[in-house]
Amino acid sequence: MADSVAPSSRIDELRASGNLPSPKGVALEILRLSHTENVSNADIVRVLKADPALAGRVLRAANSAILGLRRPIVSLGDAVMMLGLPIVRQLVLGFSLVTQYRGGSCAAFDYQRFWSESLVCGLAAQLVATRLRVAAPEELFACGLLSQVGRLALATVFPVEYSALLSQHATAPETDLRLLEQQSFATDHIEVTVNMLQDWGLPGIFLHAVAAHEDPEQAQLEEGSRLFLIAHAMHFARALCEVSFGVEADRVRLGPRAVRKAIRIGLDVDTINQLSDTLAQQWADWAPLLELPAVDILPITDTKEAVPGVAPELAGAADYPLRILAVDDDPAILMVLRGLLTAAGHTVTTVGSGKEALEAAVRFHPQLVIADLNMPQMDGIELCRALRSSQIGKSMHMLILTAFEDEEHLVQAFEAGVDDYMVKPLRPRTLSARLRAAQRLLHMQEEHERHVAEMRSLASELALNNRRLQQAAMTDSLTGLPNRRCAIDRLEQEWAGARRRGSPLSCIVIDVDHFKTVNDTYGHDAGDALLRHVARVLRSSARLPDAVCRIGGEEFIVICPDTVLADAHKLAERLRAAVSGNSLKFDALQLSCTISLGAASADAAINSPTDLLRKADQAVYLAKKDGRNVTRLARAG
Ligand code: GH3
Ligand code: MG
Ligand code: MG
Repeated sequence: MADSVAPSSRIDELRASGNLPSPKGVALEILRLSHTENVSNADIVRVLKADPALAGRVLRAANSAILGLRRPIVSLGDAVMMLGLPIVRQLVLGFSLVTQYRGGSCAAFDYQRFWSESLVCGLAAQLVATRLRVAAPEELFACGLLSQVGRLALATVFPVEYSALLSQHATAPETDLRLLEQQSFATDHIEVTVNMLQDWGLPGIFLHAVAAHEDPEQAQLEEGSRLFLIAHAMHFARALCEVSFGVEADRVRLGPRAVRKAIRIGLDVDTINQLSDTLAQQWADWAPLLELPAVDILPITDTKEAVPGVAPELAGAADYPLRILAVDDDPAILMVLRGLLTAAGHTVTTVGSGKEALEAAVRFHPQLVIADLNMPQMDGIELCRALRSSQIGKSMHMLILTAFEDEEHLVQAFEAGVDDYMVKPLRPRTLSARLRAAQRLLHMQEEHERHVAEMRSLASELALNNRRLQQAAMTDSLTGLPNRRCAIDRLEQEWAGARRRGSPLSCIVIDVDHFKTVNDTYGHDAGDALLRHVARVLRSSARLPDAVCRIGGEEFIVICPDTVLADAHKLAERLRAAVSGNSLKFDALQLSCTISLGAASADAAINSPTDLLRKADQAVYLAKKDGRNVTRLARAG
């Protein structure tokens, strides 16, 4: 296979140039030794000891993957025995190249950065191998370390041309580097890498994995096969590498992407987090060992707290950030959703079941619910029905995630009230498009609701103002009692009611005695205060159903429903006694007054409310005539 990835003549030309990176010294000797027959571990150890730095690195590699499972390996002999000759050879090769090619004449090629990234790839691939058990961890370490060695080769063989090409690529990073390389050199860094690894005797499966690792989906490897897992593990290692060295804005975008890649090879979220933490620690150990700059690399977990609005995949989402509830029984999907949505500036709550979703809906009041269709106990459709039957759930936008594409499921989902659906696997661009549609709708809905609420508030303000105006029109401003207009209305209502029920109705007209004298003696303010005082005394002395109103300057009326004349008389006397018996303290003065009262009852001779009022008025006149401070009853007939 490796022969087919590059025209051998082209690679032969590169080989013939004699400039391809190759190990020297002790490493070269070990490579040579490993091809001779009957070579013993002791021979290898003896040669290795001649380069203590290299020996130390091999020892460290032998210890790095055991992760505390065994006692540490302290002797080089044990390390070589444990690792086996092929792996020792690969490690020696990698380490030798790192030290020999720290710098070079290709100006745009960052040699340090190249090796830092290669080391992270090696460490990450090794960590994944430990989890998946698809290869010896140290073997994947070496493989990861060398997986891009073709770039170093191109930089070494064509320093000037490759530098120009890299500068060109830097201005348009989205263009395919391999395509540019093919145009300039009739080969590319992956072809060169695979051929070099083949020359160095790496097993075929690693050559295939390296050939596919930049775009393993496109290679269409057999799902779940060892090759599939190794290629995807290396792909994930590269994604982790991008996150590790990315600037913050990139990390936010790349973090979720790396997580998706890990999920593809069956790693769960906890494992991914642990792995990424371990990677950061191992890098800190390894970087000084290979004399690489000790920059800190950050674990993937740090990208979860995303900066709003910086993920190009969901760009524009932050214009109208949503409260989103994501429901899925698969924590990996939730992690991806959380990563993508948070990065786009939305506020996200995630739960693992339909039941929790209902509780969260009440608490969190999401605008958008993204729910998995297929969940145990309460599935997405049942969740949707439950939400739609509640008041708060009616206006939520429901997006169903489904692995099914068949019509039956979709019809069922829409009948239950979902607004939209998306078929798994989750594709960020599709999710972004769906979100934009949801945002548009929710935005319009919110605008509409705000408009309706504004209208409602305007209408209620108007109604309140009208009520206030009405009240003001019916109220006497000096005393707060109902005014003359209100008194006439009320008298008419009571008149009609009494007629309907056949019940009695009386009214008492009251006029303050010699009130002019009060004004003349103490001033108008004192007169006002005394009028307010009389109003209070009348209101508090009358019964609850009686309406006490001010109908003129110093004139009042008390309308008494269900009251015969004899009882109106008693009430009038009580009112008279209360007014004359209650004086008012006004400044230094003690003001008092008396009232004259005339009471009348509706009887056969009285035909209208006006008649009734006139009769009561006439009775007041009698009271005045009889010396004031008395009650007189209207004569019957
Ligand atoms: P009588 O016993 O015959 O009823 O004598 P009177 O002085 O009460 O009767 P008259 O109708 O001559 O005078 C009523 C006075 O009430 C005249 C007016 O100045 C006074 N008055 C009417 N409205 C108000 C008011 O709102 N405030 C004050 N301070 N005085 C008022
Ligand atoms: Mg009067
Ligand atoms: Mg008067």
